[in-house]
Amino acid sequence: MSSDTYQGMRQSIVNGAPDTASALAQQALTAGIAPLDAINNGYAAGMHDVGEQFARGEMFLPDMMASAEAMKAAMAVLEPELLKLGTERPVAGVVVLGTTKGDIHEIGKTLVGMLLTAHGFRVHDLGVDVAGDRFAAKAREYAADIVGVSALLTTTMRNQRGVIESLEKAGLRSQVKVMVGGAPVTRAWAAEIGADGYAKDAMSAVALARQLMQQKAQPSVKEVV
Ligand code: HCB
Repeated sequence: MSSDTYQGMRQSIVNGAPDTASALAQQALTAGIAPLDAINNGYAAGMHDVGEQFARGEMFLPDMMASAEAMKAAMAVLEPELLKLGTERPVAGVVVLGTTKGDIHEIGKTLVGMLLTAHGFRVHDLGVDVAGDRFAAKAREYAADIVGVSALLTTTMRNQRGVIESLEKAGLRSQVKVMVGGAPVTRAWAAEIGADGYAKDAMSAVALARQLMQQKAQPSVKEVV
């Protein structure tokens, strides 16, 4: 696929154009492009541009919302292809996933869920604005191996610590690994709050989840934070 097409995908997000975003995603699939390449080289790059423009005051909330709609339109086309892989594998682990309380950013979390599913994990996506106690209750209900907590705001990052505290309070912390992510989250933050790992993007989240499953099977394997 030519770099013009990736550029077109990127621009469809910046322009907040769902029809173009979804048409280009369809074209990419027809041309045999891996869905993850389209996401990484096209759409997610567009989201990055949107964030930069918003920070510089060149874009406003309604623009950012339109961009999110365009991203969701592209993901809706790419998702079935991404998920196909997952159905052909044994369950790699059970993951409870959500965006933390006070935070409604869902795209990155959803992408992490899609890639984990594509790689054989059984994912229970709790959605956005999820309180710590709900993470803990669902981790118990689904016998989760891993809880994945997303936060996109510096103000909601601290609620990731709250999720860990809720798991402790529920007596689940020793059975459940916690991985955190989101644009403002860092490895240092993950270590500070006592998470088991940090992933910078969806593919790294898959690698991390696999490592965490190994750690669960062999507790002597060293920490990955
Ligand atoms: Co929003 N927003 N936003 N926003 N938003 C950000 C996050 C800013 C960085 C933009 C900026 O200022 N540059 C900023 C946060 C600043 C800060 O706190 N440091 C910001 C702000 C300020 C706000 C509001 C406060 C704006 C306002 O109201 N004045 C408001 C808050 C609402 C709330 O949550 N309470 C707000 C609202 C919105 C929407 C609703 C318009 C929209 C979200 C729509 C939706 O999700 N349905 C939105 C969007 C789209 C963004 C940006 C532009 C893109 C986010 C995104 O989807 N990225 C974002 C700018 C940015 O992040 N650069 C901006 C694409 C995905 C693929 O990346 O980082 O989310 P990701 O996820 C990655 C990665 O982090 C990792 O893997 C994912 C996939 O690769 N990962 C995990 C994520 N979670 C993980 C969990 C794991 O366990 C492991 C890995």
